[in-house]
Amino acid sequence: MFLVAFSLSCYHGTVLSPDYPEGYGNNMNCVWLIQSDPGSRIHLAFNDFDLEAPYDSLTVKDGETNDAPVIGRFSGAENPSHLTSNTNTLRLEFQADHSMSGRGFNITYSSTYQFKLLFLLLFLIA
Ligand SMILES: [Ca+2]
Repeated sequence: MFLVAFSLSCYHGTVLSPDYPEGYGNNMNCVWLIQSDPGSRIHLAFNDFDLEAPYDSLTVKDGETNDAPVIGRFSGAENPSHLTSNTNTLRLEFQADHSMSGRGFNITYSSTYQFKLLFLLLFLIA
């Protein structure tokens, strides 16, 4: 019962590359910051992914700043597998070079409470 109440997604949304799916422009450098409540983590699901390999890429970092740890760097037309952050902030950096484009990407993000918080709560109830 309590498990259900505290494993609900509290935030979700979509990140699209510019002009998706018509193809993004050249010389792009975009950053998205996805932040959820403190103590929660963020889950990314890649619905569609097509970037010109190896010149255009999407880098996913676990944190807010430019020097946060990289947890994934993706290019090409293969859909990356799901990702989950270790912190409550994900930084997505998209870079495109001076020519050629793919469809771009369509990513769904969602956030759930950490298990650590869940266990603590169950302990308190017990
Ligand atoms: Ca390109």
